[in-house]
Amino acid sequence: MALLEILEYPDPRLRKIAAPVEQVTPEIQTLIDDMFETMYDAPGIGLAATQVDQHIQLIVMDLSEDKSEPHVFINPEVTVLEGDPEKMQEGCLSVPGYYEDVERIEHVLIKALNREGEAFELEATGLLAVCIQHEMDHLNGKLFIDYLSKLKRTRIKKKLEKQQKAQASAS
Ligand code: K1U
Ligand code: ZN
Repeated sequence: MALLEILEYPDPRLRKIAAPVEQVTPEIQTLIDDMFETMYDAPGIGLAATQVDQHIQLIVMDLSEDKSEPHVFINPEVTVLEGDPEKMQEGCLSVPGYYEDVERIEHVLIKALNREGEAFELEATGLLAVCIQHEMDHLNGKLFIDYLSKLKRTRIKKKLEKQQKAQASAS
């Protein structure tokens, strides 16, 4: 397995739209394994293929504390089950160090393919529902900071660009 580089805002590759996976090949399964390793190492609870510069509809997630509940979502589709949006704090491995409240749908139905390419459905509420919506946004080139004010987003962008420049000149 391999650790993959996680793209950081404002990298323009985070804005690419992911294409559907046509077939779950051994190469896709290797990418899934590498994404889990990268997500656990970060550490994080979710990772979209977009974040590792792979522009296909693939998400990995694990909300457990002991890596015991790995979820793979290939070509995910989300349907709203209860419309009332709820605010919850979100973070993002591509926007390191920032946590902000975002409104998301509270109860959703997810339809996707698993690691073996088999179709499944999952009802999600709470953090699972928030995380899947956050990761689906990544596949559509959207980041959680896009829901914030332009002023906040500009501040975050400037701070991250400064950090990235400092890291680049140190290495
Ligand atoms: O998509 C990502 O960048 C991953 C992101 C997922 C997410 C977290 C919270 C709300 C919505 C989506 C993260 O995993 S940020 C890191 C994080 O939340 C965390 C890290 C270690 C332990 C527990 C949580
Ligand atoms: Zn994210």
